[in-house]
Amino acid sequence: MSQTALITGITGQDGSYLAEYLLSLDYKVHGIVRRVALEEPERRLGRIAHLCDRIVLHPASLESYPSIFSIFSRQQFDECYHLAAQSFVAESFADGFSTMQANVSGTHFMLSALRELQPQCRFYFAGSSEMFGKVRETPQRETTPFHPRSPYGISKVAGFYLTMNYRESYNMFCCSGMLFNHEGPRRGFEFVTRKITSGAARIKLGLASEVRLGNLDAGRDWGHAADYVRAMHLMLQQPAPDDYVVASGETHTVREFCDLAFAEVGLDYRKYVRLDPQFFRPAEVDLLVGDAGKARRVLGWEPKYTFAELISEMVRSDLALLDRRTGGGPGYENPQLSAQPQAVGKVSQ
Ligand code: NDP
Ligand code: GDR
Repeated sequence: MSQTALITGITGQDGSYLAEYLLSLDYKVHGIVRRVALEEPERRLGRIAHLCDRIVLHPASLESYPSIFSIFSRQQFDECYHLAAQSFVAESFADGFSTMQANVSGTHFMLSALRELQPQCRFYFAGSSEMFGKVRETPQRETTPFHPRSPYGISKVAGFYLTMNYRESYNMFCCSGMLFNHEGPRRGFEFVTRKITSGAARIKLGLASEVRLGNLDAGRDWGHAADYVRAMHLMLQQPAPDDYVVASGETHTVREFCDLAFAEVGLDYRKYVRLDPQFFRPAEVDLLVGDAGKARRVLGWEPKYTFAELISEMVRSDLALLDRRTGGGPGYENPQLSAQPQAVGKVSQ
């Protein structure tokens, strides 16, 4: 019998890849979106426009417990993937309070409503390598102590412990993924990878002359989102709930990312990348590299993309997108997006 899953943050990068993946496994897929997204579907549902006729969308907000409770009181789910969050680290320095509200209280609302109404539903929490922050050991694994360096990192540590506490206190099937950076053509434009690939594409097409960046020496462990959502699903298929690091095991600097991305369009990044103090952070996470040994061993998870393939796909996608849209502008790799507004699909009120 087919399973029913709920995805919070379904309009985001990971939510869209996960929805696609679960549909391919014959799941019935439901998603939580903000009400405003239903009012402006062509702008706010871009990443899932091609899926809208196959999923059910529920308007709700992470700020509102009643809106979340109401969904669980109307529809039964086998699995819940809690991906919605204020996910941009730099923004969490600008407004730490709303980041805490959405990421900590929002996660607590989800867990509390599930405990009340559907304690059998399996729960996934989107934890992050930002929890390791100022790292205490390298590579980072499940047992590495946390030392978050931003309000965002702190909010994810709180969410991680809330998830663990519901598992231990109420015997619920709750897992956290400790996922390292993962990217792809659907990545938001504010994150450094997409900023670089879209910048390189714009420069190549004569639409821009430079990209302004902050710390080029930061090291990250970058993978592809399509690979990482498979790990989320695998965690909820195990006999017992647990937490897993998901990472490529390689680290590269922002500078190396620039080098490969510009090389993809035949340019030398040193001629186009400018340092701009506004993009440096008050406290930086200098170097991350994960040990996904447990995920490989227990879940049988293996990534398919290499670092070079990830960058190449992102640059080529940005070039194609800009080719379709004179003057460029936000959009995602889905070719349908540049056409007419999409149908919203089934909406549960
Ligand atoms: P995105 O920023 O692309 O997506 C975030 C999603 O959360 C969007 O759907 C957004 O909706 C939704 N959201 C944000 N605030 C609220 C709110 N107040 N109420 C309802 N929905 C809200 O993030 P990713 O897809 O990249 O990441 C998914 C999750 O994984 C996040 O929790 C992130 O912190 C975590 N993570 C991501 C990693 C990565 O490298 N991508 C690595 C480790 C963890 P809307 O479209 O309306 O804004
Ligand atoms: P991160 O991703 O903070 O790791 O969080 P981001 O792409 O924003 O930054 C990565 C590194 O690049 C440096 N950097 C810049 N970053 C941005 N955004 N813009 C710039 O101009 C710039 N110049 C240099 C940053 O200082 C940083 O060191 C992502 C998010 O997806 C989180 O939600 C997730 O939890 C973690 O990855 C794992």
